[in-house]
Amino acid sequence: MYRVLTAAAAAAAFALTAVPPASAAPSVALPGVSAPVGSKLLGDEIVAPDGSRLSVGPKLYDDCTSGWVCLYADANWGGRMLRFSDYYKGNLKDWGFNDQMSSWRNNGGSVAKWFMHDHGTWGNPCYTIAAYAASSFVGAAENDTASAIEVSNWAC
Ligand SMILES: [Ca+2]
Repeated sequence: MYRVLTAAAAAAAFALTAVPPASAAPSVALPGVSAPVGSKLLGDEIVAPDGSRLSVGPKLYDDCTSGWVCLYADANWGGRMLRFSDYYKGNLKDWGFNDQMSSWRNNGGSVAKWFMHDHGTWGNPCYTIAAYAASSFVGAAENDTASAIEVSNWAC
């Protein structure tokens, strides 16, 4: 019994020294990628503690599965995809996604909205993301201007 406990303790000590705790790293250690504190790499996505997630590589329209509000870096639902579910209100720069969104898809029942060049005032131009709707391109004047998003079931 004593030997088993000793081996387990040794394994735990090794794990702690080999993998730093999440609180020690403010962002995920991937080149050019920012993420909220405590985010972890899960498959091909970076997942924040609140469940929102950013893909590492490009995604497609169908990758925005039921229940998610998805923002895409490229038009026609391409490029990296940042997705949220349930209630969320935050700045896209927390994800390194400021001024990147070109298209979006809402595959859930909650209305969302995004804000142009807005980093926390929630007073700049607002655009509604209707439930179960999609936009292949936000428009020339709006392209790469989204700075914040709120998923709260309230339109602009
Ligand atoms: Ca873009």
